[in-house]
Amino acid sequence: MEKVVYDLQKMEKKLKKYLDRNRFIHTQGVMYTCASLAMVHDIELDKAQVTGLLHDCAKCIPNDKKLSICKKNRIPVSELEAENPFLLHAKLGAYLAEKKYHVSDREILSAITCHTTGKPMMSTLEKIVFVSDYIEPHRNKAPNLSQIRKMAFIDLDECVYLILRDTLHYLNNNPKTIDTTTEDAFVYYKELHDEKQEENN
Ligand code: DGI
Ligand code: FE
Ligand code: FE
Repeated sequence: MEKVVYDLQKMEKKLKKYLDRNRFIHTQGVMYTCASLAMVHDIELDKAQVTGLLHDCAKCIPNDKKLSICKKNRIPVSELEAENPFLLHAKLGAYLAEKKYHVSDREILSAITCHTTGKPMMSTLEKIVFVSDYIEPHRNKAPNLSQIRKMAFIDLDECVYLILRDTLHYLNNNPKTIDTTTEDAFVYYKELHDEKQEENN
């Protein structure tokens, strides 16, 4: 396949118009964290950066508009997503990345789609974006961040496990809002974690 050349500066300039200041700063943090992780885990830097840059491109669309854009374009909305429309920013982000930012790379689009919930058996790019979103330098509220940040550069699967574990712990305050994909992802990465524990014993 011919190599696609991305104009990151142009994309960034356009994106800036659609995000509030804090979201834009977070996005830049995710983009550079994706680049750093791509260096360690052997992924093309520009692909990782484009994914990081666009992952939250639909985040600042009001919730009712998220729902109406999905409806208009026949993007399926689950019952849980209808009740928690913020979850839609991930798949809507992939949709806009394709339609408005002209990204056709399926690996990039699927990494944007699963950046909030994760999923079982993620590709390296999917894991990099999922992890970068959680550890980028401006994030400071989650527990265990220094351990999780370090793990991102050592073992991505273990890092995904730690993030899902802490996320589900937090979401358990409101268990009805948990997406089955988040749970499925946790079960999968916990299994990998448990296998490693056994090997070490
Ligand atoms: O968009 P960001 O804030 O940068 O990050 P994100 O897209 O990862 O969203 C983070 C939030 O998503 C965080 O508060 C945990 C939450 N989340 C992850 N999985 C689920 C979820 N929220 C609900 N309701 N259900 C889930 O399955
Ligand atoms: Fe997000
Ligand atoms: Fe984000």
